[in-house]
Amino acid sequence: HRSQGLNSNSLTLMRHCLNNLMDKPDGQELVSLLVSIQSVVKNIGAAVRRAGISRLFGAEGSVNVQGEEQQKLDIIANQTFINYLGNSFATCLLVSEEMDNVVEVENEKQGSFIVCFDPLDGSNNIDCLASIGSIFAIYKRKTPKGTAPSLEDVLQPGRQLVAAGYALYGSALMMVLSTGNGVNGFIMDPSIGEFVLTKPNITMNQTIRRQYSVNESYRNSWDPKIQKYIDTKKQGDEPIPQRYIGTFIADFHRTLMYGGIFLYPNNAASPKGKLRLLYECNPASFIIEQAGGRGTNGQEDVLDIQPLTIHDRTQVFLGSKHEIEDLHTCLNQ
Ligand code: P6P
Repeated sequence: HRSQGLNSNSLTLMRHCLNNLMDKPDGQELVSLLVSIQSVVKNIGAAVRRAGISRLFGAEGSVNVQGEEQQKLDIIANQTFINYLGNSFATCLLVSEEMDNVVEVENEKQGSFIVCFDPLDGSNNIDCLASIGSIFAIYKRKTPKGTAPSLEDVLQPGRQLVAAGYALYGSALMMVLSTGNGVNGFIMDPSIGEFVLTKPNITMNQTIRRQYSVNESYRNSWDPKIQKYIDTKKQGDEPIPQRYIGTFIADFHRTLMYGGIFLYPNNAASPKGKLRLLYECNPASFIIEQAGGRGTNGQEDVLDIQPLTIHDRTQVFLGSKHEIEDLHTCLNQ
């Protein structure tokens, strides 16, 4: 029996996780955490779909730790993450782009994992219906169970990540996930209310000179070597296409799917970079490395950066191996 082009044993996100994680230590707990995250995404997806109808648009008026005006959907998304993860019995500490401080899960509900997340990335694109998304990064606690979890559990380099992924609330509801064994894409099939595997084993198109993605309005305050690198994209009679949505995870996803490079260099407005290490650059770097690409801050791999605070920012370049090599050649001249 085939409905909606899918047969009755479609590989759902849940079955994919069970097949791949049950033989790992804490596999059962990680599956349970990923199922909770799936529920969070379904809820936020529903709220985003309703936004236009229920007029959830418009600024909430309050301001988050980044100094950005919070939209109502931001608040709903953050609360949904906190509520589901805090009651999953799989987490002990939570870091949210929307929260100044680390959230400690109540004692009797603590589990083995830490989740750093951006509940609704690209919120300034809500009112124009451009794609927005949620991003998450999962660490295993370092401190022993039964003791109080600490900042040491949160400020781990991205190299220690157990899993990372994101949701895109765009023309379809999509989840992309890696648990350290490749990257897989799942699309929500509304007829069964499940995320179904549609893009197994995503790997980056390694051809260089595909698209580049950067906000060129900051060009004048970039490092001259980066100005020069971007200028090479415009030379000759076949300039390289430039694409920029302004939602990090949507620009990242397009780069992952089509190849090329995404750049957010230091600039006068953000001298130490704008994008956040724990819940934007690390999960994206983990995923792109799993897909055969690379994530760097220009000097070192993003995953090797030792975080100092939970809202650290960094300059970031994410692309195919060859594109990043091309960039490094320019930066080392
Ligand atoms: P700019 C959205 O507000 C965000 O945090 C990222 O999602 C996005 O990549 C970036 O800011 C866009 O910043 O300076 O290009 O507007």
